[in-house]
Formats: sequence, structure tokens, C-alpha cells
Amino acid sequence: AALDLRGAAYFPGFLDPAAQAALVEDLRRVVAEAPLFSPTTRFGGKMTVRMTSAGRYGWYSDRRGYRYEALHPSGRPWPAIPERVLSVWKELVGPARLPDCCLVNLYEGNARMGLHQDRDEADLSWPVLSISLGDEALFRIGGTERGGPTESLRLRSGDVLILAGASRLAYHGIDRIYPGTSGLLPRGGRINLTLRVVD
Ligand code: MD3
Ligand code: FE
Repeated sequence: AALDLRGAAYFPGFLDPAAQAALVEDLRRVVAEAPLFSPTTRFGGKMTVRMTSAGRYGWYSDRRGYRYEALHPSGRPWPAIPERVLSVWKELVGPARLPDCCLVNLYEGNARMGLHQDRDEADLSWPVLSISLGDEALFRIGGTERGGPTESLRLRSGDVLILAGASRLAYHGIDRIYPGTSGLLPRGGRINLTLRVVD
């Protein structure tokens, strides 16, 4: 059953260990076609998270700012979103519209993601769906104003979060990863998938 977290729907343990392992296999193929990279922020610093994408668009950032791109930095199109990833979206969001982008974030070591809003998408009425795999993470979510109160939640492997309604524009981030809390990834670390309708 979904718990309500500031309007977000939280499905702890939605994916069983076999389903999690199947997604990791799918992601190995995605990363082989579209290698992970560390984007530069508009302020010139490197992000500590490594990322890539699948789908019609991939999320990208450099000194020109944050945006969606139709091509990986290699110049090739992004790989297709794996069918088993789309199944999670169809089950929880519905089949009417499929996501254009599956952003793959890999957290290793001291990687983190500062508080931000996701607002690069054309139609913010579509939800964002997030899948956590691997080591546990300290996730923080606040309101729609920077500097307001926040609450923290430990995201675990197999958890799914749907950000819709008021929570869609909530400030959120990842404060830290807890190494050694999951055996899913042989070298440790955490993968987060975010599915989005872009345009
Ligand atoms: C709340 N990723 O890629 S997932 C991101 O774990 C991002 O990699 C984090 O924030 C991660 O943009 C958090 C949970 C999440 C995803 C999208 C959201 C929370 C959100 C969009 C709006 C509000
Ligand atoms: Fe985000």
C-alpha cells in the first residue's frame, strides 16, 4: 500500500529481489550503449553523481544550463527504455502516456545530490516515478519554497516513489548513501531511475 509523503505516493519494497536483479541486468545494457558521465553544473562544478539516460530524451547539464537532449554526448541516440522499467510506470501511473526519459543516476562513495526542483519538463502535471536500487539513501523532501522545512526518509532497494500534485514541485535531494546496506550491486553503490514525460 502507498504511504502519503507530502502528497507523494511511497511504495516501500514494491519490487522484490528478483525484479530488482532483472532491472540491474537491463541497466547493464543501457550503460554499455550509453556510458555514464558526470555532468557539469551551470556553475562549473562537476556533479558527484554519474548518470546516463534511456528514451527519446536524456537529461544533460553543462555551463549552458540544465536541459533535455535527444543525443548522448557521444552523438548517438539514447537506448530505448527497458520494457520491465516501462511496466512499473504502466502499473502505477497508467498506460495512456509513456515516459520520454528514464534518467539513470549512479551514486558511489560520497556522491550526493543537493536540494533542487525538477522543472525542466514542459507539462508539470505529469508525475515523476522514481525507483531505488542498491544501497540505502537518505532522501530529503521539503515544500515548494527553498529554505522551508524538510523531512528525511531512508530509501531502500526496491522502493518506488511517485511525485505528483503538490509534491511534483517540491525541493528534494539525496544527502548521503549508506555503503554496504544492499548486496544487489556487486561493487556497491546506489542506482536511482527517474521516469519523466518531457514534452
Ligand atoms: C520530488 N533524483 O534525478 S529520486 C533527480 O535519488 C533526483 O537520484 C534523486 O532528484 C535520486 O532529479 C531523487 C526521488 C525524486 C525524483 C523526482 C522528484 C523526488 C522528486 C521530482 C519532484 C519532486
Ligand atoms: Fe530531482
